[in-house]
Formats: sequence, structure tokens, C-alpha cells
Amino acid sequence: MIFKRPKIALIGGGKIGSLLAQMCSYRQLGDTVLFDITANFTKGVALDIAEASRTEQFNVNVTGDHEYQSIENADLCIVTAGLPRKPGMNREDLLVANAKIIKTIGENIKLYAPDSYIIVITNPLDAMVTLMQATTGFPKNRVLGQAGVLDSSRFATFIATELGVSVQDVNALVLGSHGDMMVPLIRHANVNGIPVQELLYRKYGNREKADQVMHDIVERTKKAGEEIVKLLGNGSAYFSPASSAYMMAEAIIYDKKRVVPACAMLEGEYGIEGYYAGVPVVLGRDGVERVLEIDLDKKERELFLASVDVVVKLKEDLKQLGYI
Ligand code: A3D
Repeated sequence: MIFKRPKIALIGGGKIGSLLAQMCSYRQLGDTVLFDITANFTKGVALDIAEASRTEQFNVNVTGDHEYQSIENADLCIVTAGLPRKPGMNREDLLVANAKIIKTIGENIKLYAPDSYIIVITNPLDAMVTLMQATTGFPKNRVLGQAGVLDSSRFATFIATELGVSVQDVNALVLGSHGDMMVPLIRHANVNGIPVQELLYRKYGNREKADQVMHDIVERTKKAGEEIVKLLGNGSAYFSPASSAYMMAEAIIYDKKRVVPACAMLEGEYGIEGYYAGVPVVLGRDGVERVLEIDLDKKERELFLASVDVVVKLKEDLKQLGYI
């Protein structure tokens, strides 16, 4: 073989990890290893996916394992290991349980895949990305988190449904921390360049009603994860998170320079120093190649800073617990 196929380590072989294994294989993103602490389950999932290779016509390898050695020399690690929330829990309630898991995984990624890029999905997202970067000591461009792609996709879906337009034409951006304080940007939401606020005003012919509808969409976006948790009754969303992480993985592996919101380390951008938060970035072969700064008005900025305060608090908690 002339070129090396990328090796993707999916760490956590539950719902999101298994779906990612299927997507990476069916779309031939690279050879995939699905790692989990459970001894046989991921072997079964991987074998099941591999046995679809004839009908799906893919030629990459997919394996399951529970030994850390299996992630050796991975180019990209996507981390979903840990507990998902149950009805009534918020994401921050997972901090203690998942910090222990992420710390161990970070140490093993550092050992076995020291040159890899890492996309973290485990909640509470911003804190787990912070911990992953602190544990591995990898440069900030190689450690990032998936949340904004999903939150923005949810925002766009609700806008498209409300306006009766294709979601493909909706651009919507959610910044800040991945939690109840996230910031869907109303002013920047548009349908192929036409402001959503204007379209809502034209639909209802009344500014007050248009503002109320927009407000409801924003609130639904902020609570979208909880809406799914309640409906599923056991576990949290997995199709859309897997899809969002896959898009980011593809952007890195194919050097696409996609502009997406991601949880990235801020060192001066947006006036924040030394904290991870959801911001627009350029994603390519160097991981987070650039953080893009956009002008926020007074209210947006206040909301963004309040949202970053949640990350500041979580980072403090990690310090108190002795993890960083
Ligand atoms: P689930 O199906 O329970 O899978 C988690 C897997 O992690 C299980 O198979 C566990 O066996 C495994 N695991 C536990 N400890 C370890 C360990 N030390 N090493 C390796 N594997 C381990 O959960 P899921 O796939 O639905 O969700 C995974 C995580 O993603 C949870 O923390 C969710 O809260 C989070 N999540 C994040 C988003 C974002 O947008 C950020 C969205 C949805 C879910």
C-alpha cells in the first residue's frame, strides 16, 4: 500500500461510539478501533459492522477491543466514554464520575497515540475537554470538543421547521458552554443570507409575535438535549451527536478548513484567557487552525461571558478535586 489509511480510535463503545464506528466504516474515513472497558461488546459491534462491508461496499477495517494498546498510533481519537445523563440530571452532575474516566483515557492516549488529534464528546463537555488537554499536555489545536456543531444543528432544525424552509439553507450559530447557558446567536441566524428575524416578521406581520417565536426557538435549542433525554427515558441523544462529531473528524482528516463552532482553547480571543469555550473555528489538518472572532453586541457578549463563567466554575471544581 502506498498511502497509510488514517487510524481512528473511538474511545467509548456505547451508543455514540457504535454509531461513529458505523459511519467511519460505511463512509471509509479510515480504519476504526472501537475501544471500551467492556470485554466483548465492542468486538461484537465491530464484527457486525464488518459483516455489512459486502453490502455497503467498504474496504476499511473495523475492530473492537478493551486493551488500550489497540489505540496505538491512532491519528484521531474521538472520546465518548463515560456516563450519559438520566432524566432530571444536568450535564454538570456528571463531572465527578466522568472526570475519573477521562483522566485515565487521557493518560493512555498520551502513551499510545501521542501524535493524535482528540475530539471529546463526554459531558460535561467543556470541563472534560479542559481535563483532556491538561492530562495529555497536547497542544491546544489538537484537543477540542464537539458541542457547538450539534447545538447549532438543533437551532437550525427548529428555525427551518418554523419557517417551512430547507434546513440546508439555514445558517445558525450557538456559542459558549455546552449547557443551559449556551448562546444561540439570534442576530446571526439567517436563511441563505436573509435574517431569520426578518422572515419571522414577514410571516407574522408583527414584531412582538416574531420576537416571541424567536425566543421560544432559542429556549428550545438550549433545552434540546433535555427534551431528548426525557423522551428516551434512558440515556441521551446519540444520532445527532455522532453525526456532528463525524463532520468534525472528516474536516480534520480531509483538511477541509470547515468553519464550525467547537469547544476550543481561548488565549485572548473574546477577551478570555486560558479557558475552553464554544467559538467558531477553522477545522483542518492541524485541528483547530484558527479561532474566528466575531463582533458580539453588548447583550450577546454578556450572555457569552456568563456562559464562560460556567466553564470557569467547572475548571475550579476540577482543581478542587485534584484532577488538574
Ligand atoms: P453510552 O451509550 O452509555 O456509552 C458510554 C460508554 O462508555 C459505555 O459503553 C461504557 O462502557 C463506556 N465507558 C465507561 N467507562 C469507560 C472507560 N474508562 N473507558 C472506555 N469506555 C468506558 O453513552 P453515549 O454514547 O450515549 O454518550 C456518551 C457521552 O457523550 C456521555 O457522557 C454523554 O453525556 C455525552 N454526550 C455529549 C453530547 C454533546 O453534544 C457534547 C451529546 C450527547 C451525549
